[in-house]
Parts: sequence; structure tokens; C-alpha cells
Amino acid sequence: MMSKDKKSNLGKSKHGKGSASKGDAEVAAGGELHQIAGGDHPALTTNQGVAISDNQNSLRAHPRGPTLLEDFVLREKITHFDHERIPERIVHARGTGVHGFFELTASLEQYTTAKILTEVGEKTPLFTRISTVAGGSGSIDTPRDVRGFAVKFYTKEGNWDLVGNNIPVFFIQDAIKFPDLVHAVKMEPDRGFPQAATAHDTFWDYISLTPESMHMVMWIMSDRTIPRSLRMIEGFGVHSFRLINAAGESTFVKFHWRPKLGLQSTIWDEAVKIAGADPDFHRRDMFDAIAAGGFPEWEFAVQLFTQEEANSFPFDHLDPTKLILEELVPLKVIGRMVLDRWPRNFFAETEQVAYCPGNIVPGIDFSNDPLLQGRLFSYIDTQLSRLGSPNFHQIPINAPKCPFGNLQRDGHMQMAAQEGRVAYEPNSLSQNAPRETPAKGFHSAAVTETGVKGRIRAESFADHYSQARQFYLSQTAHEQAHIASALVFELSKVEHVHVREAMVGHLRHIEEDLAGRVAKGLALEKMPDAPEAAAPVQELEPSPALQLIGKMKDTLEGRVVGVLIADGSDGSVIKNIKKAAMDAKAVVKIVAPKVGGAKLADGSMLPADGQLAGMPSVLFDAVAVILSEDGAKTLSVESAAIDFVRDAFGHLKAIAVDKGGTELLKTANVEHDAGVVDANDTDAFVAAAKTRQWDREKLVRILA
Ligand code: HDE
Repeated sequence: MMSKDKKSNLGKSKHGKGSASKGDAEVAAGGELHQIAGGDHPALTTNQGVAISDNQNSLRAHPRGPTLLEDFVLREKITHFDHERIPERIVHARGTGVHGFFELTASLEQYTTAKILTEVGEKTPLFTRISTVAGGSGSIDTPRDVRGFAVKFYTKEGNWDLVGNNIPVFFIQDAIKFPDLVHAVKMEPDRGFPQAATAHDTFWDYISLTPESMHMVMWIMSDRTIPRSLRMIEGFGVHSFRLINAAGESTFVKFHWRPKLGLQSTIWDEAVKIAGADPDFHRRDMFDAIAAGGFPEWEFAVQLFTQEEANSFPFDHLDPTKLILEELVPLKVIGRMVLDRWPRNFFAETEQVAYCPGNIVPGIDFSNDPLLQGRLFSYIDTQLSRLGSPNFHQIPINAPKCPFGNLQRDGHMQMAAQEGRVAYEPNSLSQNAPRETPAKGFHSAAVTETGVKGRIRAESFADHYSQARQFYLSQTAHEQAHIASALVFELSKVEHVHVREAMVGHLRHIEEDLAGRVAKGLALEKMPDAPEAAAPVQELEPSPALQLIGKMKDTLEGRVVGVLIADGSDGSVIKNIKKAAMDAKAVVKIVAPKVGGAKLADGSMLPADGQLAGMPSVLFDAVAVILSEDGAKTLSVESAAIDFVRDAFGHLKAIAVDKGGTELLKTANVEHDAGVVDANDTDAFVAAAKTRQWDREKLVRILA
């Protein structure tokens, strides 16, 4: 009996060893392989380096007896496991991180001494983490939510963290309000839901009592918060910062990231369905792109302006609920970011990376934005509780790549054996101890501050509606309808009628027509009164640069085309469609009722990339349906096939069909329009696939 058990378990462990690659072994041992075992594989050891003979059976008093406390192998393994999780981020818990580099293409020498912004051609390594805000670390990738856009530049002069979002403004003007905002948006504390959603009472209750949020509300109700891919979002530093030049003069700056693939979003119904089909949609998309060598890229641009120019703006640039239009201060492109390397280990890098807006380098400085000022405190504080030690900067992902050192000592998880007798400054005993460097060290901008001390919001922060109105009026008709419909959707999930009404009241200041559409969508009996506005609403010129549709690119690069096939499909049509889509730089996936593939008309077998039930059309940007008549008949009773074409149509995608495909469309009651094309006309398909069929929307959806 004993020998039989032993034999079968040994068999298992052998299999485990056999599947470990050299790469795995190197990662596990940090490059230093502990080569005790025979054969090619490193020995499995305890954390003390003792080789483990059996990793499948705990030590028992006898084969069917109690487990012994003496089993240090078991206790060490379980203890470590029990502590595998660290507290997730309070906000931005769900994120995707990637390594890459920044390359400067135009020098800002006139404005700053920071080498990263003056040494053209220099490549600076970086780590970028893009996140959702409200959900937990295991939540879906596609809720309606702001995306965090955090970049850690490992510059020659120390780490610079640009911790921004994919929206250029924020909800609140003062850091003291942040815990309330976050408590309101997170799942409600008595019930523990909804997760990763703004569509609930506490969020809208708080917002309806916070007029300064109205500009951000317009952005979060737009399609910007339901991106198609993390590779297709913009990034913004949000706050004004300062640059300081060699003469000590400072210039204000706003930072922007612009994706090479253009902006692209999903349709709300699509985002909801993607959440079910692939909760990791964005993370997988990034992983796949990098694995395939399609490295995501962004332009880095700045808006530079002086104090005098700022004085002439019709708003206060220190107010983070305001943006500076490109028409007012043009964007100057000065570099590019390329993300080209997936982390070796998700926890070690993406989970443990600790961004701090306070990490800046000489030549860059903060502005007085009160939200930024609060953030300068918050991030280090949160790392202390998340990472558990003031030595979190020693974790490889957080450590600068330039030399660094000071006289701080000891603390939890100290990794360095700091040598020498001297741990203080000034000292006369050590020639090697680090000293301050007055000339090259960090200097703050020498600005004069005067005024009355107090908890006073500046008058210049009082206008809460003008830019919200400007944003709404700048959108295309499709985008305005999406904003109105998103508001109706969200407020329909709010149980308290007075909260719905209060929100519609605010919308009246933004645009009466919008308020009317939302009131109608909510079936309000009468139009609520607008609250008193703290400042008159200004009529600002609309700006096309605020649109999303206007910033989409006519391209299939980075997009995915799904081809639905079944037994009997015509291989040559599939081949032509595939070639045309790939020539246009799309990725093509074959979907079939069985993952092993389908037997084509010529008798050959075409393997599938996914099974129909698990690869719905929401995962693609355009689809082709290539079926024999028999294939169409078989699929006519398969709801996954019907949904495949109905959803593709409903989500405004191009659909290429042959004869069998046309039959399936008929069964699904899908009409033909300009976006439904003959599969043999590959040019027409590629052209239609490069965009959404916006004109179709009125046929498939009643928008507010
Ligand atoms: Fe954050 N924010 N935040 N935030 N934030 C955090 O830091 C905070 C704000 C942003 O991928 C936390 O390490 C305060 C604006 C990103 O790891 C925490 C205030 C913007 C990330 C925190 C703000 C951001 C965070 C949670 C108001 C855009 C994720 C865990 C004063 C400009 C970074 C952590 C990553 C994360 C505090 C407002 C962006 C709690 C107090 C405005 C992208 O420290």
C-alpha cells in the first residue's frame, strides 16, 4: 500500500519537473540556479536552501495518521502561501503593467534642465501601468470607468513618475474630498455591491451634491470610459506642473500621451457583453500585442505657458476640473513611448510598482494645484501600508536605475547591508559617505507666495459648468447621444428619485437639450429646477479636439477580424479575406463550432482559434461569416451563431458574407446595409472594417 502511494505521487512530481522550462528556472532562482538535483533541473528547496525530497506528501505519524508539527517543509510552504496577497490598491486596484522606453525627439532645453527632456535621441527605460479606478484587482477590464495612466521613467537623474489618467480633468478640486468621492464610487459598504460601477445611488448622490464634478461627469459619460483597447487611449498628467531652466526661470506645463493607433471605444452594450466573454479583455489584448511584436506607442506632448498667459485664460489652470484647449495652447510633440516588454512576473512588477506623483527630477516642479498637493502626501503613505516597509524603493521595479544612496538606515525588509561607521551628515569621519550637491541637486521654483491663510476655495475655481457645456457641445451627434444615453442608463440604476432629479437639474446648466433628453429617458414628470450656479456659465467655443470620433484613425492596425466558419465553408474565400485583413495589419481569428476546426469544402481541415460559444463577435472589430448552405442551416439553431451576427450588426461592425453567411443573417433577422459586404469584395470589407457604421445605430438602438 505504502509503496503504491509513493510511486503514483512520484510520477506526478516527475511530470511537474519535466514541464519546467529553463526560463522558469532562471526566474525562480533569480538567475542563480541551485543545481543540487541530478539531470537538467534545479532542486526544489526550502527558503533556507534545503533540498526537498517530496513535495506531494506531508509528514505523517503513519500513512493514515496525524500530520506532524515537525514538518518544517509543510509549515514554511503554507505560511508563505497564507501571506501571498498584499492589500490591493484602494483605487486603481485592477491594472496592466508593461516595460518600455521613452525617446526624446525634441529638446526642451530652453525650459528645463531635466536631462530626460533635453537629451534628444536618449532612450529612458520606463514602466507603465494602466488601470481602472473603482473595481477590485479581480474585477473586469471593461466597466465604464476612468483609466489610470501611470508612467515611471527611470531617468539618469532619478525616477520621475507621471501618474495621470485617460481624462484630462478630475472630479474634485481639493484633496480633502478624495476619500468621500472614493467611498461613494466603491461598492456600497452595507451590501458589498456593485463592484466596478458608477451606476448606483451613493456615487450619484455624492456627484449631485458636488457641482465641481460636472465637467468630469461629461467625460466619464462619454465613450472615453469604455475604450476598445488600452493601446487606444490618451493619457494626461491632469495637473499643471512647472519646468525650470538653467537660469532658474519656470514655465508651466501640461503633459499629454497620444496613442499611435488613434482613439477607439466600444459600444456600451458591447462593453457589457465583453465583460462576460473575456473579463481580461484589455490585459489579454496588451499581452497578445506585445507577444506578436506590435508594440504600443504613444506620442508625448507638452503644453507650455507662462504665468502671464495663464492670467488671460477664462479659468484657473490650477483648478484640476479645467483643461487647457489645444486651440488655446497648442500641443508640442517632444517624444515617444514604446511599450515592448511584458513583466517577468505580474506580482513582482505590476502589483508591487509604487507610483508617487512626488517623484520628480531636477528641472521639473509642482504647481499649487490643491489636488496635486494632497497627492504628494498620499502615495508614499499608501505604499507604506500596501508594501509594508519604508524600504519599498528597494524592490527592483521601484528602484532607480541611476546610483542612489543616503543615510537612511534599517527598517522592515532592508535589503542592503549598509557598510561603514558613519550614518549621519555632516560628518568628518568618512570620505565615502554621500553628501548634498548644491549645484546639481533638486531645487524648487523660487516663487513668492502671499495671501491669507485659511480653508478658502479660490473665487477663480467657482465656474463649474462652462467647460462641461463646451465639452458636450464639441461632440458629434453620435457622441452626444451616447452621453445622454449613458446618463439615462446610470441614473436608471439609482433608486432615489430625488438624486435623479438633482442630476438633471445640474444638466440644465450644461445644456437644456441634454437635460431634456435625460429627463425624458428617465420619464421624469416635470423638469427639475437647476441649482444655483456659483458663477455664470460662459459661452466657450466648441473644440473638435475634444471628440473621440474625430480622433479615430482610419486603420485596421491593432484591430482583430473574426471569421466564422463551419464544415463545408469555402477555403478560398476564407483565405482571401484573411489575406486582405492581414495586409491591412489586422489580426485574424478563425471561429468554428469546434475548436479543432472545420472540414472545408475541399476536404481539408482548418483549425480554429476559438470555439463559437467562447469567441463571440464582441471580441472582434469586424467579422466575416463564410458558410456553406448546409453550414448555415446547421448554425440556424445555434444561438451563439445568431448572436454572433446580431451583435456584430448591433455593435456597428462591418460584416463580410458569402451565400451561406447571407442565409445566417436572414435567420438572425439582420438587414443588409452599407456595412454588410460581399466576402469576395475584400477591398470593400477592409474599408468598412476600418470604421464603425455610425448611421446604422438608429436602426438598432433607441438612444436618448
Ligand atoms: Fe490617485 N491614488 N489619488 N489619482 N491614482 C492612487 O496610490 C489619490 C488622482 C492615479 O498604477 C493610490 O499606489 C488622492 C488623480 C493613478 O499604481 C492612492 C487623490 C489622478 C493611480 C491615491 C488622487 C490619479 C492612483 C492608490 C486626490 C490622475 C494608480 C494606490 C488628491 C491625475 C497608480 C496607490 C498605479 C493611485 C490617492 C487623485 C491617478 C490612494 C489622495 C487626480 C493612475 O495613493
